[in-house]
Amino acid sequence: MPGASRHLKTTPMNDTTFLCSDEIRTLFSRRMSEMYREEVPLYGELLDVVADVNAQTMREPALLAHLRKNGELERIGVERHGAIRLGKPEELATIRRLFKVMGMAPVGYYDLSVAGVPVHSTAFRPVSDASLSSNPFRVFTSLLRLELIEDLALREEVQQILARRNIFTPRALALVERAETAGGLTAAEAEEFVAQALETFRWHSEATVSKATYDKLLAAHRLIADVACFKGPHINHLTPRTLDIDAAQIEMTRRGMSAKDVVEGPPQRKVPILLRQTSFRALQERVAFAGESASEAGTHTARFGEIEQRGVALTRKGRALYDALLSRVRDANGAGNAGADYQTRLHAAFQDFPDDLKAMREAGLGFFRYALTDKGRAAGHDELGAKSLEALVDGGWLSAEPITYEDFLPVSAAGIFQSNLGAGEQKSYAANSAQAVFEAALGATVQDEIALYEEAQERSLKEAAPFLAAR
Ligand code: OOG
Ligand code: NI
Repeated sequence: MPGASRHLKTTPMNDTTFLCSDEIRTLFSRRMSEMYREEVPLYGELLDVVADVNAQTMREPALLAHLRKNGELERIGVERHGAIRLGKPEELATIRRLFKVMGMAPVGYYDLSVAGVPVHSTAFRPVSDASLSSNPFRVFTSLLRLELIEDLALREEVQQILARRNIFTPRALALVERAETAGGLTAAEAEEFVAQALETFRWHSEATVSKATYDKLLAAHRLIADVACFKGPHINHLTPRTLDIDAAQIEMTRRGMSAKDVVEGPPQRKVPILLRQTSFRALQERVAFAGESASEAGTHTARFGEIEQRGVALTRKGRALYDALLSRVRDANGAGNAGADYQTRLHAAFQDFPDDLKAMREAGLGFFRYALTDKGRAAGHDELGAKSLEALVDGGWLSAEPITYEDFLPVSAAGIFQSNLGAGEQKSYAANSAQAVFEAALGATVQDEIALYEEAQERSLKEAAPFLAAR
């Protein structure tokens, strides 16, 4: 493989050559994609649509230049996120160690109980600029909140069912330990690790419980049945990134796929912000229940397709404005995102969010990566030192590229959960964010996603224009 040596790191201590964690992540995401394609053929079709639309969209020279400059051109074709739902705190702690081997760390805390889904979540993803641009593979990871199940007997039963399972293969656990103690994995170990890790995310068509138990949990909450009745946390979707979600949606309809009617997130704009997503109804999959004959096999719906478009990462101020505008639309007459006029109302409310990069930058709504231009490099520090950041950008000495949002949105995530849990699944739980409880289970704190964008912006400024920081 040409250039492969770039990805190997050597530890002088024992002269072992380890595969870089970015490479392990890329291998894992490729294998996961191959597995999901086999399990869910619709996913393969989605990839085709997205590839077509992206090729078309990249004909736009400005977009192409931005992607190239931002180091996103190479990653776009392989960019995916997946989602899993865990049942026990120990599972979350171990999954953190497993993802760490692939250079993924927990970022962000999402409380979905507000939306009637008894889970809280984080996203495991790479954090450094270099790792993101090499492969930004992320996994939205949720943990079931048993304490939100009011029926104590049921809670106890779910706990017992979950206590009996072990979602990791012994070899996967041994290789995680090996990576931790040795400081990495060799190429051969990494291959084996990826194959073993995949076992955790694979679809298992045999339930661990009887049909009667499954039905009981399903009635309590469809999500509880999905988490508790199976051998492991099957990957429930794998989402490619499209550069134009509206075009992709049209193309899907043309091909006869049925997307859900609402695109979650901000409205269509000239400058895309945060994240827009749309998903496809879950498949009905055959399940064999414990102790029952094949003729009594039932079905389970959990896995679906999704596509997303990513835009500019917003500052705390920008995010507050986004949240306020979104709830203005959703809370109006308690309409939520229902109604044929939702997109129109959304669009109207977002008139209050500037739709142009310069205005967003000057109002402090978005994050940008700054770099000296040729003109900037040619100029002396004396010439530049006296100018403001705005003047430097306006005069063409500094370029400002918007930073891409790498995370998720709780309201959108809740919408995705709900549309795939089946009709009528609307329970309500008192809003109770429990980040400390989540972090105790995780065995680590989650990183604040907005702080990461702040740091990326600061780093770029320090490098491009150190004289600005000195003032
Ligand atoms: C996760 C739903 C959240 C997203 O893209 O916001 C999500 C799930 O259904 O398990 O994947
Ligand atoms: Ni998703």
